[in-house]
Amino acid sequence: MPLNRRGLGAALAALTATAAKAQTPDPAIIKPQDWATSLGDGVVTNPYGIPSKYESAVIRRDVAWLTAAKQSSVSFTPLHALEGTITPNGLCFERHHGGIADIDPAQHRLMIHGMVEKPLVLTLQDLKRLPRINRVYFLECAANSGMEWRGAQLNGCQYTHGMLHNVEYTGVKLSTVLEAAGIRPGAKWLMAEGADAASLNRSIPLPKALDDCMLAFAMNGEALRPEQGYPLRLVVPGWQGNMWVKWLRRLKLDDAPWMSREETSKYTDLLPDGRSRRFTWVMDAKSVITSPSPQAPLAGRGRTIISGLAWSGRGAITRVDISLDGGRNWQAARLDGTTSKLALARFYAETDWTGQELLLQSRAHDDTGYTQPTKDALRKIRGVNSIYHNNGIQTWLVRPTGEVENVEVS
Ligand SMILES: Nc1nc2c(c(=O)[nH]1)N[C@H]1C(S)=C(S)[C@@H](COP(=O)(O)O)O[C@H]1N2
Ligand SMILES: [Mo]
Repeated sequence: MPLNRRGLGAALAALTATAAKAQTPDPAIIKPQDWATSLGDGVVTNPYGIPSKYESAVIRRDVAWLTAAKQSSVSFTPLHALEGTITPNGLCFERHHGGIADIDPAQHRLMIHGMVEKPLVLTLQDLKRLPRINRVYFLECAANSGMEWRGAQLNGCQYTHGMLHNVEYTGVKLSTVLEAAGIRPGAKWLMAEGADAASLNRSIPLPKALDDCMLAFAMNGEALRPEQGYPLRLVVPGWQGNMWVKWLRRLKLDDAPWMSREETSKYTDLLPDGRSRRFTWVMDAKSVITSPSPQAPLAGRGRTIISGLAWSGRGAITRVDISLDGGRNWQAARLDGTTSKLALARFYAETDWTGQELLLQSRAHDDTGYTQPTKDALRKIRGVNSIYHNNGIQTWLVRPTGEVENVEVS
């Protein structure tokens, strides 16, 4: 079954054939509909707009057995139901260790201290007087796909890959603020701390902090959502989500890392020989087919759009391959638009599905020459005791009925 081989002409011919088959007049055309014969709701019916009621299934969801307490849990982005690359604000997955802090922006302060010439305490108004930038970046939790280390578990890309969002951030460069405070010679690390009940904190090497990190106060054009760290969050492009401190209140410079909970007992990767990898910051290249997928089965045979997302914490996506037979044969998918560094890329493959069983896979390549590995290749090196950094190739079994299941091939 070749991808992308038959052009638009064939697809349109198939559509015309379906239409011509209709014997009886279509009531959807000849019957006057309610929405066309009476006035609709007026403006400002919803002062803050919400999606159509027919889209009510497109929501963040959590997994009962992963949720001991809602305040220290995760909800997942419904990737299977989204188009394009930008995640709508209301659908961004959430990961909190101590619940959502409810912060009055007028009372919020950002303190910068430690190895600086001039310690600073900034209000949001102070930050908003500094030069601003807008950048689109993906954020992936290092634990995304973490439940799949020992085999296929969760039936849906919302659950296997949905600790992922891609947002346009507005804010100031972290370097602007650090340079204003004056970095003292010998300072090598930055500690970022949240104002939430978890006081979540992480150590970040200074070169990264000065390279592309941002202090963001807006996402997709509006103020950050409380769930995403209102009124201020750290943006650490390409690096694991845990470092993107939400409700950011403190930055401290020092000459050594802090070895906090989130970089010692958590967010380290246990290897087969009992040692642990630590400071595994970068998110390696990864991809997933979002449709078809378990929550987005195929409606029927014929023209079918296979679509998905690819990303890399090292740079830009350069190519995505698709396999229909569990990785034996690969064909290049069509990357849509120009792919930008450290942001999600959307890929497509148009094909004609004849109803045969498929083992669908996607494989991402980035501009450093890195290729997304198979899960078996990852396990060979990393063992099966890991939680974090599972960027292995995902397999979806498409049954002749169009239903889709999370499986593994070896
Ligand atoms: N202050 C604070 N920052 C935090 C967290 C937190 O619990 N508290 N969770 C971290 C984790 S583990 C992840 S994956 C991301 C999740 O960001 P999101 O909720 O916008 O998806 O935020 C990070 N920043
Ligand atoms: Mo995370």
